[in-house]
Amino acid sequence: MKIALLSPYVNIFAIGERVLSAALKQHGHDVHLVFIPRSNRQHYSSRELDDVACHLRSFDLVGLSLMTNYFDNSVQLSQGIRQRTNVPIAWGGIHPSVRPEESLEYADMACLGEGDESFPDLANRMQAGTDWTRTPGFWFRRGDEILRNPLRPPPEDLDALPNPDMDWSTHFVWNGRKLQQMDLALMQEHYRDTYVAIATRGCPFTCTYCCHAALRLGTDGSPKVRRRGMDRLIGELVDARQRMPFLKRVKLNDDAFFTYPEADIETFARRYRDEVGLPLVAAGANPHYVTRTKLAALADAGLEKVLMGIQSASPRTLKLYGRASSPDRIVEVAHLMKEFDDRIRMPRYDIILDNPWEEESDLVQTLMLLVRLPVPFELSLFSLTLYPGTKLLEKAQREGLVGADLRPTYRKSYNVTLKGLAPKLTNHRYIENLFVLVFVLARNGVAIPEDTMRLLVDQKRHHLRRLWTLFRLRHKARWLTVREMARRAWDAAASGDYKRLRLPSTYDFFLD
Ligand code: B12
Ligand code: SF4
Repeated sequence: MKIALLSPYVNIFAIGERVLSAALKQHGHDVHLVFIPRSNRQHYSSRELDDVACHLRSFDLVGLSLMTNYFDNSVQLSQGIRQRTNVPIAWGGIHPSVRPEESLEYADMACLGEGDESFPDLANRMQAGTDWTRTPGFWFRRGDEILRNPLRPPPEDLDALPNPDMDWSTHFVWNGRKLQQMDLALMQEHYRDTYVAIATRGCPFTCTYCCHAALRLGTDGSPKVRRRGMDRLIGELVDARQRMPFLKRVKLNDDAFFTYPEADIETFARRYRDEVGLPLVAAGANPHYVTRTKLAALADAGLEKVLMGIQSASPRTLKLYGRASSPDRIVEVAHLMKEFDDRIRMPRYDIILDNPWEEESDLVQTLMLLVRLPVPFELSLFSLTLYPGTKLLEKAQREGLVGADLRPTYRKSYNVTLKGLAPKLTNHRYIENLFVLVFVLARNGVAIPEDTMRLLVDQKRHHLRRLWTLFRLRHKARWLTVREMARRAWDAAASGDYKRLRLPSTYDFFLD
């Protein structure tokens, strides 16, 4: 079978599609991976759709992977391909897994859950000419009818699965003018300098704004983490490093990396230092699982950045989010990281704003926590996005905060800094600006004392003193921002990489 896998995302990490491609190749199928890197706010031109469709015309099946924020892109791509070819289209990924019926309005088939076994099974049945519409893990559209097959449990043993397909002799990328065969230079341009990998699947928690619970498809629904063995994980990273000499770091992007026992992390760290040796970023550190032993081992191996979810410090909001983390534990872990600040520079903490159920007092509690954390640090300020398959979306629907049409939610920016794309559900502009103020100052190593923050959040008393303090802090933050811009411009000009001139959008928000 000739199978093309389309990736619409702005980056070309495409971990899901790369593992599927490798699995299909193992079964003897002829697979092309086609990247059309695009922001989810840009549309495809007819010339682009003509070129992509022309490439796909000789294929037997096209697969497309999508998260919810790429719904519009996926609809446009699928409709464009359908108008120009007769190739059946399969959707897979998070969105079709949680919204299969809606997906089948645009695709001929939808894969629910992990496709490592389902997709090769479908392709093998199609090739053998047997009834492929009975493939477990897939739903199919037949006229007005939907064929709902049973779900398939996700693979237990991740080490039995192939590594992501990094053999770019069968990969293609839209280069702005035409689809081009991937080569090392194009990999460098599009993949850029950070190799993104995941060591685990699943998550031990059940946050109500996350679709993980809905993703426990084909299981008893209980939280469970599946972990890769160190041989396979290190093997993948060594291979990536050899293939892509331009890599400058590795990012472990999974939510549960820190759930490995200390002994495993120590083994990983030792082998990573000896066999891979690139700076390391660990995303998704949960304060429950971070220990000094793990940090020490990873710092020795090159850990330079940790991304940790805080989301809120308000007990009311944490209960709403189903998160058990305590603010004191977060402060403790932040101080643990500070012990290694000669190597782990600038941790980044995730915070969720724009929550319609939060009151100003909840946000104030989070601000008061942030000023207890050692500087420097960065913040990722997210706008609460009610993705399908989450408990919070159900609650918002019950309470009439979200209508039956979910499309505006799909299009909503998950970043607080982009305004005007969806109606804001909250109006805490002053307090939100304080988060940006904390971010700009903390990133530059400037701590706001707790007393000062207490004054800033107290809107009733000390009116003049508060205004004066705010004026001075904003002034300082502006000056630091201008300095940062100048430094970036200098670095970009020196390295000839003008893309780096772009400012993080948080700064735009602060400066406007
Ligand atoms: C790695 C990761 C990223 C990486 C890389 C993403 C990528 N394109 O590869 C980065 C950092 C870029 C990223 C960014 C974002 N992510 Co992200 N990410 C993840 C994470 C942690 C792991 C994804 C992964 O690689 N899983 C392992 C692979 C093997 O699984 P998979 O991709 O799901 O693919 C399997 C199946 O879905 C299926 N499948 C997938 N595609 C296809 C296609 C076909 C044809 C078929 C048949 C089957 C199929 O088979 C695959 C193999 O089993 C998940 C959490 C999770 N548990 O999935 C969140 C997750 C996917 N991200 C999420 C979000 C919201 C985002 C962001 C939008 C926001 C944010 N704050 O992070 C951004 C924006 C991305 C963008 N480009 O616009 C949400 C998606 C929610 C939703 N409803 O869409 C998730 C589920 C996190 C969460 N807990 O809510 N992410
Ligand atoms: S938000 Fe993170 S910690 Fe919470 S359930 Fe989702 S993946 Fe797990």
